[in-house]
Amino acid sequence: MERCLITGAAGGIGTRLRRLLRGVYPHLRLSDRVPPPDLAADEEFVAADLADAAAVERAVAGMQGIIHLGGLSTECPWEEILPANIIGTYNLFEAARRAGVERVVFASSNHVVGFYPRRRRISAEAIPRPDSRYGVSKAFGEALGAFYADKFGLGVLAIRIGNVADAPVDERRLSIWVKPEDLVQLLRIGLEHPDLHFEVVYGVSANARGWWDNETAFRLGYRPTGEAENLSAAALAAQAKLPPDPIGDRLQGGSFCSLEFTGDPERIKA
Ligand code: 15L
Repeated sequence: MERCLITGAAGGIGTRLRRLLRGVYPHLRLSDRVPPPDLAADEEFVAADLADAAAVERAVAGMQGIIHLGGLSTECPWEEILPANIIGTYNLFEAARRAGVERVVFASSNHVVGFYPRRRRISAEAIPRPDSRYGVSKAFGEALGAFYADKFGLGVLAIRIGNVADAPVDERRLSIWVKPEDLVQLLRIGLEHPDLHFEVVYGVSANARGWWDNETAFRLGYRPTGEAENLSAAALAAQAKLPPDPIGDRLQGGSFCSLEFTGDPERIKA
């Protein structure tokens, strides 16, 4: 794997990853709508709005692997999710197919399964229970990944990312925190594992309070080094200052679940 593209390279995760991936792949191309403010002279940048299929094709041309971080990364109105995360992700996979790309790593999200209760341990086989339009768009991206793998032979890894940060920032994040270096391990598995067709894994470190069974990732060689519990004091202190959230506090997606909620909490079953 020599020629890789990172979409969403100017975003929060993209900025971290492009530093951690520097030197790993000889030709790392960056793409986003606008260049990262700290773009270095030796970094290649191709501007592309994901909703613009021709621009996405230009960004993808000549690449062997893609880390697709682009699009909206939180809940937004449907009118914004549609072009960025639905049409944009379709454009990305379609451009990858046409350009003969070998691997796509899709940045999915824990919000695909946000409506599972926290006391339930789920695997990557869990059917989607999205907690937001954003989560629905990520479930769509996972489905596209499976489709492009089965129909066209693209190798695809979808990573249901928890929360990428230097440290967990509240109680929920003690379960879903992922150390940036652990996420890099997963991305590299997605791009380099010799035998990958389509898999879904959780982007989470080795957290004692974790609620996901990440067996698929371990089978592919993932060996996380982060452990949120070592950083729990600050996270629990921050949690103590937050108001209670009767809906979000018992569900994996947290506040994404309580936002706009008018459902019946009793019917969200374990
Ligand atoms: C995500 O998917 C978001 O991109 C990120 O901003 C966080 O909200 C994260 O999930 C989370 O659940 O903490």
